[in-house]
Amino acid sequence: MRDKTAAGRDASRFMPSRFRLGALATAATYAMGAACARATDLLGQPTPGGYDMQPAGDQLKRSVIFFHNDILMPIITAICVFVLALLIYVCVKFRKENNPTPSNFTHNTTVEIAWTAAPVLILMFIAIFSFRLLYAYHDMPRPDMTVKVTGNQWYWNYAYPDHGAFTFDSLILPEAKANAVGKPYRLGVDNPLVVPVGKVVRVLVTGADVIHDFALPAFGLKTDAIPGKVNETWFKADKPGIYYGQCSELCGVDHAFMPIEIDVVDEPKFNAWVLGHGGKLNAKVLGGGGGAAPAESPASAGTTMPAGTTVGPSTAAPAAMPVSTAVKPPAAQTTRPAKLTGATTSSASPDSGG
Ligand SMILES: [Cu+2]
Repeated sequence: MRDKTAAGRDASRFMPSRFRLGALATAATYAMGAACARATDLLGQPTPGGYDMQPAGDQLKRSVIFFHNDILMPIITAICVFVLALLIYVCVKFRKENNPTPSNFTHNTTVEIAWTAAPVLILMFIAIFSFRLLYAYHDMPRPDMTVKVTGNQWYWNYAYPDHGAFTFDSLILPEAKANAVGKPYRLGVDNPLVVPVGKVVRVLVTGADVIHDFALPAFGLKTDAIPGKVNETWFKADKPGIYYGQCSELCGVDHAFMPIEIDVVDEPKFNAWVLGHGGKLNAKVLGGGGGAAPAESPASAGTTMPAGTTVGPSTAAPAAMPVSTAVKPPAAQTTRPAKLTGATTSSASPDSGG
C-alpha cells in the first residue's frame, strides 16, 4: 500500500513556505495516482466508489500502473501547474494598470528554442518508458499454455488447444443467478476461463462476427478480437482469484452484456477442471512454445492468420472452424438466453473469412 499522499502532507509542515506549493503539487499528484493498491480495493473487479486503476494481478499491469502513476501523472501535473502559474503571473504583472505601455517585440530566440526543446525532451523521456512497456507486451516469455478466445455477438467462446482442444461458450449470468452464486452482476459468467496460477498464458484472440475486444484491467489486457485475424497477448497471474473484464469494443446492442471472467486456480485444481471438461493433460504447447522471438510467434499482434498456419486447426481463422461446429463436451454445454440464440447461429457467418 502506498501512502505517499499522507507522507507528502506531513513533510510539508516542516518545509519553508516557498516549497509548500511544490509539495502540494506532489501530494495532489499522488492523491490522483496512489489509489492503485488501497487496502479496500477489490482485486480483479471495480471497487464501488473507487477511482484510479484496479490493483495489478500480474507484472504487465504493474508496469502499466508505474508508467501512469509514477511517470505520466507527475509530468502532467507539473506542466499544468507551470502553465497555470505562468498565466496568473502574466495576468497580474502585465495587466493594464501595472503595464500601461506594453512592449511590442515579436521574437525572442532564447524563448523559442526553449519552448521547442523542452517538449521534445519531455516526450523523449516519456518515450523511453512507453516503448519499454510496449516491448514488455510483445516480448512474451515462453508460454506454458495457450487459450483461444473468440468474440461473438454477444458472448465469448474459449478453446484450450494445448489440452485436447475442448471448447465452450461463456455467457453473462442473469442477475438472480449472479446474486445466488455471489458473483457481481454484469461481470460474472456461467463458464469462466480457467487458468493455473504463475503460468505464462498465451491468449490468441479473434472475432467470429464483428470486432470485439478482450479486455481485463487487472492483467492489463486489451486486445481486439478481429474476424479473420488472430491477435496475441499474454498474462501470468500472480495469485489465485477471480478476475473480471468486459468487451471493450462497441460490438452491437448487447455489447455491455458479454463480460469476461478469468478464474486463476492452483495447478491441481486446473488439471482437475481440464479433465472434467474432457480435456487432456501434458499436451504439447502449440507452435512449439517459442513465443519469445516475434518472428517465431505465429500470431504476433496484427499478423493475418490464414487457416492452416503453424498454430493449428483450432486457432485458425474462425471461418475454418465456426464456433457452432466446434466440438463441445457435455459438461461445457451452455444454455443461451433466448434473445441471444438468433445471434449465435449467425456467428459463423462468412464475413469472418476475410
Ligand atoms: Cu463485444
